[in-house]
Amino acid sequence: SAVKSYAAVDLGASSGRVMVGRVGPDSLELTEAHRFPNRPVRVPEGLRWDVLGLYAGVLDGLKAAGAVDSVGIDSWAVDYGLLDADGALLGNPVHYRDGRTDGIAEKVWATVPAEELYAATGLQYAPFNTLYQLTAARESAQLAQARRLLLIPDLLTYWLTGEQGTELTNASTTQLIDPRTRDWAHGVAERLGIDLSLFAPLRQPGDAAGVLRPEVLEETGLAGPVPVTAVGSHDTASAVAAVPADGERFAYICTGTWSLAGLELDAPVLTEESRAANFTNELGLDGTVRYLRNIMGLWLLQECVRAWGQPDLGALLLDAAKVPALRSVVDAGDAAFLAPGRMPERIAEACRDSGQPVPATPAEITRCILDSLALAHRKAVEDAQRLAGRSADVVYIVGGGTRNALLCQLTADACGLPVVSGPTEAAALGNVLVQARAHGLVGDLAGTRRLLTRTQPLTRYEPRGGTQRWQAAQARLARG
Ligand code: ADP
Ligand code: LRH
Repeated sequence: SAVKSYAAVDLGASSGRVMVGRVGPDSLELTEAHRFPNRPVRVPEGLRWDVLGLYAGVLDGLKAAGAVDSVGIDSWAVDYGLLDADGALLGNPVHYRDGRTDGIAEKVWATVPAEELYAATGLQYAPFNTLYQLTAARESAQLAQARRLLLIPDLLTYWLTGEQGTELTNASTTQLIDPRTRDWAHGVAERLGIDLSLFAPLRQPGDAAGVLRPEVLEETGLAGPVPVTAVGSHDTASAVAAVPADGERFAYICTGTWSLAGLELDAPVLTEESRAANFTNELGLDGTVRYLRNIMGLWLLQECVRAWGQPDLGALLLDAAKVPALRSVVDAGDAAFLAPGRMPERIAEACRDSGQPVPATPAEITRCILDSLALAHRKAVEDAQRLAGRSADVVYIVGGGTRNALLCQLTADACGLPVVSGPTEAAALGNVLVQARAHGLVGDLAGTRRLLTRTQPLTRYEPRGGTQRWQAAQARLARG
């Protein structure tokens, strides 16, 4: 028939899901087949991903999805599994919030200065970039034994199909890719003693990535052949591909565990100012660059909610809406909030240290987090426009944060721009659309975006004025 179905496996840092997208010439429908928690595990050697649990969730999801025309996988960035000479996984993949990269950047910069690293890779400094993780692991027994490194979506693709590759959008988060050539940064790798032959050959979004192995068909009850298609396997690349923009003058914020805020460009910005502002140039679909800043995101709230024993989120947000705005703000871009644990206390301490009123109740702390996120969104949207010399008339919010109406409204207020929010499952939609495109069903990025604006429910938030209050809050943070 003219309508095809695609399974999108989308693994976020807080949950994994298998969604089914049904795509026709003028229709796009997404349903959830299966959702499962993604819970990091702390073992004596550090914080690890339960990758076998995730793979089991993927298999359950494919079974629940039923017959599909293809499967695509995306996940969070930077992390990887190592395989030995037999192709067997060596240990549990290390979580990007693990402390092993503390102090590693300084060692890397002693060999390749931060300025040169940015000029060559365009990647922001984040302690967890794969380049720093590999440097931290340099003396480990595991790395010595490793013959292959597969990024998380590539590892799951390998388990499903038996075929190995390194998908480009996610490879761009390793800090080992040159965003101008969209190929490996050989010089950087060589100087740092990173063996690029550990990586499987690059794959482009849309490339075929094999078919489900017979054992997978048996376990999921699916009838073969079921092709697996490489998508924008970095979840943020897939999410940006599903931003329902209808022009070019837009900014986007992908909200979930992280907030990733910036612009879509056709060339990287590799200036020294851009580096100083910690903007990243990750690779997107169709030769685009995702020029954005990482903001701690709803992680701050997730960690508080965990500390408070999982109270009802809806009720908490209603209470937070009644707390006076902008009493205290923290720097939501600060890597000091990266590690898990003691989040309510850490936020209170940051307010105290910067001489602001100390939020005490869950509602006050939640309000402080949402005001701080909106403020960081404002700063990122502004900085991106200035640094890239481009302007935006509207801000699109996609991802789990679209369910938080207060955050969307505060972001509109802070940016002084209209916010259009939706879709919530943007990464899964972007994943589905790349598969549909590989099968000739939909057109280019502009065409898929038109399909999204026609088919997806979107909500518009108008700015309510008072941007000078946000300016003042920003100034308070800068002084603190
Ligand atoms: P990730 O893909 O990084 O795991 P998601 O995009 O799934 O994250 O977003 C998860 C976040 O969405 C949660 O941390 C939570 O703050 C927010 N969220 C989820 N459901 C709701 C809800 N019903 N109301 C408000 N916020 C919600
Ligand atoms: C969001 C995300 C983000 C990365 C982070 C590690 O899920 O992929 O783009 O910076 O995880």
